[in-house]
Amino acid sequence: MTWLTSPKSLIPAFCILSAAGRALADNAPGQPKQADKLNGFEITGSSVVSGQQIFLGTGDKVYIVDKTENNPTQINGHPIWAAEWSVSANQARSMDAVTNTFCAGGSVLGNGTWLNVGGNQAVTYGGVTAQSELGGLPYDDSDGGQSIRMLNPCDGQNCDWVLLTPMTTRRWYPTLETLQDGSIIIFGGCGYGGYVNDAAQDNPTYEFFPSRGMPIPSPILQNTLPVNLYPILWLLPSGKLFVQSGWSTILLDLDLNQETQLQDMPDAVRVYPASGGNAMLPLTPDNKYTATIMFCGGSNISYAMWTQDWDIPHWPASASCVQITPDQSPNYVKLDSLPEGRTMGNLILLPDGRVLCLNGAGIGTAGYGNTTFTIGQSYADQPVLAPIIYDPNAPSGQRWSRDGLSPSTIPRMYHSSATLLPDGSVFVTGSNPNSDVNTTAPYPTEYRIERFYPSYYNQRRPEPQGPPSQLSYGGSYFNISLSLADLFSNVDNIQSAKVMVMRTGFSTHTMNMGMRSVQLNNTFTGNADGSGVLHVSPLPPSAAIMPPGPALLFVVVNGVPSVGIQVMCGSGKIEQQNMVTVQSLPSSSIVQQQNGQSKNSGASFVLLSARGVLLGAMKYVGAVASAILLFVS
Ligand SMILES: *[C@@H]1O[C@H](CO)[C@@H](O)[C@H](O)[C@H]1NC(C)=O
Ligand SMILES: *[C@@H]1O[C@H](CO)[C@@H](O)[C@H](O)[C@H]1NC(C)=O
Ligand SMILES: *[C@@H]1O[C@H](CO)[C@@H](O)[C@H](O)[C@H]1NC(C)=O
Ligand SMILES: *[C@@H]1O[C@H](CO)[C@@H](O)[C@H](O)[C@H]1NC(C)=O
Ligand SMILES: *[C@@H]1O[C@H](CO)[C@@H](O)[C@H](O)[C@H]1NC(C)=O
Ligand SMILES: *[C@@H]1O[C@H](CO)[C@@H](O)[C@H](O)[C@H]1NC(C)=O
Ligand SMILES: [Cu+2]
Repeated sequence: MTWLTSPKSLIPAFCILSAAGRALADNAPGQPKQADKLNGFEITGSSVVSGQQIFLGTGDKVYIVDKTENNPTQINGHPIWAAEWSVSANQARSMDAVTNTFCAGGSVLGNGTWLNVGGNQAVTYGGVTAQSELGGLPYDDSDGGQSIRMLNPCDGQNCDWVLLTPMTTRRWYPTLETLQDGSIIIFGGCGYGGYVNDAAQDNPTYEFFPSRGMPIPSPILQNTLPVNLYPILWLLPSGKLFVQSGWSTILLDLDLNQETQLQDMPDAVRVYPASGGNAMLPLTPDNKYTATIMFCGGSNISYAMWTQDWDIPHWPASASCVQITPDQSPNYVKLDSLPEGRTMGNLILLPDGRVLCLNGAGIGTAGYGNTTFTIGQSYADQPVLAPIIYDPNAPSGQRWSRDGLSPSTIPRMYHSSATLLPDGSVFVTGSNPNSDVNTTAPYPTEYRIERFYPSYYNQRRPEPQGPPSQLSYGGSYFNISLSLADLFSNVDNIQSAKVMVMRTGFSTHTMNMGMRSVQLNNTFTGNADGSGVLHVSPLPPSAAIMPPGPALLFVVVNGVPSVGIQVMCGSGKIEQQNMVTVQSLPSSSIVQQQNGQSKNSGASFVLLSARGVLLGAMKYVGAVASAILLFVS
């Protein structure tokens, strides 16, 4: 499997060409450069199919899945609706997804294979249902309602979607989440689509891949019609599944199929088509790996109102942001609001712990239709072009910042998407509130790819040496070496270094299914020559904190992330994962040269005490270093 190629051989591939295709031979590996568009967007190419669904599949490849429609590129005599994008080469390759992938869900299995699940009937021009569900021109798609499609991402040019045995039931708009054994839960959906769901075609059940038999009924889905499509799912560190649908929130115990009611969602509907952004904030040693899930934007629309004939595109979007820590409290907590209302604003976790919000619109909702009040066919208007960044560690009232950020020039409306890339930039594409390809509509079928370059992008990146390619659950610690330059010429910076393991997830409909960030525990040794070593614990011994499967490992120093390297969490197999006792970490220390004297000339050495004491002291003592330095010479 290509994911497990050694990190060293992969790093240079990210950096051969810049986003604009300029040669970057002058850059050392792991040192991406993009001087022009820092804190802003650069248009880097054409996606060939519109990016309704995207995910990062290898260090270099983004896989793009569209609905069946009249894309100009053809394969096997019909238009394509799937493609592979090479970030380093800025080049697309056509793929053949066979069945209609319209509004499917996706996630990655514990063995690194990706699934794309569900979809719609076969269609012809204008998105109109085709006469035959078995294909036929012009589009030659067949019914995707029960499809399970599988892809093994590849560094070469030779992988494509493969159809597996269909699911038991039809699912249009299902949500997927990877579980502790690397299997996937497939949740909800409907039979034949539409703006919202209805009782006649509802599928208020869940099932698994690999199959565990017939679908299991889900009360929360039954109780939240008509806005129960693409329910928001997160596997929690407790092993329970967080489910948010309509205005309701529950914890689901999968072993007992038992729901526990949590507080109703305040302020706004967050699920499709209100489409608020949502993300699980980083799980860290400081928060004891406790999950907090944040929600931003959406629309305040009652259950009764969705199915009435009303002027959807002019309904104001919500600016409300809330969070919940469901393993600890059933209640939502209000967060700083967005500066403006936003529907379809994606929340993307950055390796430095911040959350980027981009894409979406100020009024209306997701979806499209042929009605008198639409903008073209769009149910949303007033695109919000300006990104904004949330810092969960900033004081309340100051968490959102737009300082220095430039807006995009491209409206990203319904069916847009975004994902983090290994170099720390964010890949943004899609937008297509149209029933078929339409390049002249007010919000056209969008093929342009952009990348957003966060503030750290042009800084010298740490080039950590020694991270393993596989992370166990518990067990022995490992060392990561950082040079003096990696520590920005000050060994003390090792105190704030963090090791982040991130899954970028499957992006569609304002969700990044499976997106997750886990900080590994570490201590450190600062050396007399100014270099240092991080002593790093593997994953915490619970697969519910970071389920098995591929991820990126970043070392972040002073808020500047290294280029992420590919790692496999767990065994690389779909199976019960082995949990091992965590080996204790060596104490933290920094050996410093004094007054420029060399280590060998009898200089004083300074040792810092264990990290726990240090961090505890830092909270209370301003002049921490001098307060706890221990002079030994
Ligand atoms: C991962 O597991 C699935 C389900 O058993 C299987 O179909 C797929 O081939 C496996 N992938 C790899 C890379 O082994
Ligand atoms: C909606 O309108 C478009 C453009 O006029 C047309 O091609 C399409 O068939 C219509 N779709 C439906 C589902 O009626
Ligand atoms: C949401 O709308 C209802 C009326 O349908 C209103 O009573 C409520 O105050 C609104 N909530 C917010 C946060 O605007
Ligand atoms: C992190 O490691 C330190 C030092 O070994 C230890 O005291 C602490 O309990 C660990 N934290 C977690 C959350 O495991
Ligand atoms: C594209 O959208 C425009 C504006 O809604 C509409 O007039 C036109 O008919 C559409 N073109 C196609 C090919 O559907
Ligand atoms: C980690 O590095 C320290 C020195 O900083 C060394 O003593 C230890 O043996 C190393 N451990 C491993 C597992 O490599
Ligand atoms: Cu959709």
